[in-house]
Amino acid sequence: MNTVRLTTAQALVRFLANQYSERDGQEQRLIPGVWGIFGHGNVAGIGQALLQAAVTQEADLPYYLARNEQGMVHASVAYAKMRDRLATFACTASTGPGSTNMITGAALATTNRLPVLLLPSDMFATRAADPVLQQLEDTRGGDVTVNDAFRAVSKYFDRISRPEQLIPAALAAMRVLTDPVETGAVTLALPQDVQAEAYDWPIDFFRRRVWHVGRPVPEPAAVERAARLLRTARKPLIVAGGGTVYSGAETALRAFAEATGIPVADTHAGKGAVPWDHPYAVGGIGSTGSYAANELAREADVVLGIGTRYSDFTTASHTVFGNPDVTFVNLNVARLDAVKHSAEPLVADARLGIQALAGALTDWEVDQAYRDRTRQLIARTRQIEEECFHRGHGPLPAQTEILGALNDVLDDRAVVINAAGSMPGDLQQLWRARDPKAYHVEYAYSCMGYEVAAGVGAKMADPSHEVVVLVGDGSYLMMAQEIVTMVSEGLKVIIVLVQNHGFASIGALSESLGSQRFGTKYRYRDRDSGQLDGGILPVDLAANASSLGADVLHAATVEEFRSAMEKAKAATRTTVVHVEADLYGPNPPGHGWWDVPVSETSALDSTRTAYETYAAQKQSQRHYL
Ligand SMILES: Cc1ncc(C[n+]2csc(CCOP(=O)(O)OP(=O)(O)O)c2C)c(N)n1
Ligand SMILES: [Mg+2]
Repeated sequence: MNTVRLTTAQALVRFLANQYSERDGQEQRLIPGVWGIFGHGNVAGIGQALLQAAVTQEADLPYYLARNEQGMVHASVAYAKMRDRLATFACTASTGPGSTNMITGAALATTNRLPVLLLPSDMFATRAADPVLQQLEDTRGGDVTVNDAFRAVSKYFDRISRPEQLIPAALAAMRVLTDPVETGAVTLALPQDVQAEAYDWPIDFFRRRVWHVGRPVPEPAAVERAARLLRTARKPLIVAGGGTVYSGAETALRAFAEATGIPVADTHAGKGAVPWDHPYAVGGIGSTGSYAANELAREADVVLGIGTRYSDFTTASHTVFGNPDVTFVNLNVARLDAVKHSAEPLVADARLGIQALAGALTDWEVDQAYRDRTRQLIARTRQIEEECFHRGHGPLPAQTEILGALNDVLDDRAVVINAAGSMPGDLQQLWRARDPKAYHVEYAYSCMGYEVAAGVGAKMADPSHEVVVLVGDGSYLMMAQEIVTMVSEGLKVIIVLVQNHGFASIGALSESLGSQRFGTKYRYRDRDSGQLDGGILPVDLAANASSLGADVLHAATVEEFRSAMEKAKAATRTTVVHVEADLYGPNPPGHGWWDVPVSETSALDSTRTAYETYAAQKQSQRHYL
């Protein structure tokens, strides 16, 4: 057998450089590079291997330096989202805190069903000098390390305690990363001594491998059952989720909606699958859904869910589908999602599934009255949007006005990124996405701190898009440091930083739940009240962004914001547009509910009143059986 003597880390680098994904005849590098922050554990293992690869060019695996390990996972995940899960990065971290910093990113990846390869460094396999720096000694057993925490958030986990274990583990890792059903965070924990240990590797381990990403074909009998149910519908509704976009099913979905007249609502991950101004696009559905989508959902007799996991925001915590006789057809590549809500499951790739349904329903469409109803609801929704965009609110603008201006100034291919705060809700109602990549809102894990780091990955995935990170002051304060990475990599990203001195989102939620916005404002602690309700803090986030190397523009009004955005578009460097918005909204009108429990007993009037409202609203929650 032909072998080559390499360390485990050198072997892993060479292996990763030879992995490709393929779908629809298009091949691309599955792992085009490695993010890393070095410390003991990886500096001389993976670090040496990456250096050797760069110097000798034995393996093409570029290295990128992040500023926080969580940030590099977010960047990789954003890259994968832009690439429809066909490519992602590996992330190497040092032992202990460097590695556990990646756990939040791992959970985000797995929740969103987006691939990322994590390479936390682990304790010595030999345990010769235990406990080493950054080692948590576990009294339960010598083989437990902090990296076991990754098991809970990874779709595949292995610890490489001997070099040759890498062979089956690396192959399994690629299998999971490229499987649309299984994909998520994949973790290979690498003890620091094993990374540096040499082994005679069979050279076939390093051959070029192409991982074919399948399009599972729908079962004919399942198509027939689904079509039979859809034919009974008088008021059907499509809910398009992320699977629609990842499968590249936009054209098929549009054609299907036009042929059948079924209106299409979207989830955060599915927005952009149909352009916002398509005659059958009714906008976001659920807790923060649009008027049109939620009205149609209330009446719908058959719901066709496509590539959706039906999170509580999509179902408005099981209240948005109000028809007592509603039934579901779920087209999903994952059986987990296909059977949700006692649906008629159609387990298949979204694009192939839609095409099969279209073929089975060529002679069927909704009646004219329903098409008219959809049109009327869309017209009313447009009026609501325009009211939000042109409130003339003052002295500080309402966030919805800023989003209105942003809709106007950005071109169709611009990608807006967001994850947490009040913006996801506003965007779901108000964002006018035309391109399937235009709406990059991570609303499965809704992780504060995703935004800036994701901007790095999204821009790397496709520099031809203008990438616009929308970030609240809270999210910015959690993780802005990847601005430095943007600057060092020469990535031009626009960051719209909305300063409202606190949590508009959780503040409004708290108030509606009777908790009086407690702990949701960034304020001085007041001497008299003892609470955080003193004056506004002398915090200058624009100066902070500037100190990290970004260019900064200030906007105090919506008009100034428009012109700052024009300048930012023309810029070639990372540019932060700092704009202040009113912490108190006004938000877009709510058309849906979200189940957040209120204290059943309380000494506070506000909580008691909120509990009464909560108990009443809870009545409309149901199982779909
Ligand atoms: C990591 C993390 N911690 C806490 C939360 C809960 N949370 C959701 S939104 C929010 C406040 C966001 O503040 P900001 O970014 O300023 O946005 P705003 O609500 O003001 O629009 C918090 C604390 C979260 N989503 N993620
Ligand atoms: Mg805020």
